[in-house]
Amino acid sequence: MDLYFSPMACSMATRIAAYEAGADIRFLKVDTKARPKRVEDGTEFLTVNAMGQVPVLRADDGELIVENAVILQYVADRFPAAGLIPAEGAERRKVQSWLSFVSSELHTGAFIPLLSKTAPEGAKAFARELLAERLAYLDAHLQGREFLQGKFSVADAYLFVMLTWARYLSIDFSPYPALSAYRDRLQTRPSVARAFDEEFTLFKAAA
Ligand SMILES: N[C@@H](CCC(=O)N[C@@H](CS)C(=O)NCC(=O)O)C(=O)O
Repeated sequence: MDLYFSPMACSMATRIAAYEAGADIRFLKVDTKARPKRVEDGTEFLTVNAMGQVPVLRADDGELIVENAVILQYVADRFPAAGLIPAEGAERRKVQSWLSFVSSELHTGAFIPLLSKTAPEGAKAFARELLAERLAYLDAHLQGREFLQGKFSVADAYLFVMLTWARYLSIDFSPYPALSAYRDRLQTRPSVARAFDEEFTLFKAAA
């Protein structure tokens, strides 16, 4: 498998899942700020994903898979022994709901405008309000729970990346003690710590 990624981007969730699973995976860094966008091997990235976004996962049979929520489920299903998503039924749907929540309510709905260099201040203010509501919702859910749903899943990997972005944006976590403790716990998980350290090093080098 090949993962097209950018350091500290949402693609880090798949790196975490791959480390959890012990997957044999190659990482291809994409410069999404370059014009045209380039993969480190020189490939023009738009030929890999016409949307120009990471992550993209190339499966061993050559299939190109896009969208975090789908890639994460693919990795989880490809390595069932890692237990990164329940195989079927209501428990699987709960993890799928969390993947969808993280993708739409946090990633696209709140963080894209907050991280954008071109979004107007009104859009950012609105996104900050939405984010506060959603972090409060997560905080309430995580009270008395170690993970989003039972055991560590690909949804936790994806949520962790959003929480690193919240830290980068200096979002005050004091109103969210359960979420804050969850973030600290995940940070010490070996797969997460390894992925974070590797990507943060690459991120700093590029800055
Ligand atoms: N809906 C997509 C969003 C992916 C996305 O937002 N990727 C960002 C990095 S976190 C990206 O590649 N941005 C570069 C760009 O849009 O030019 C998914 O879930 O995979």
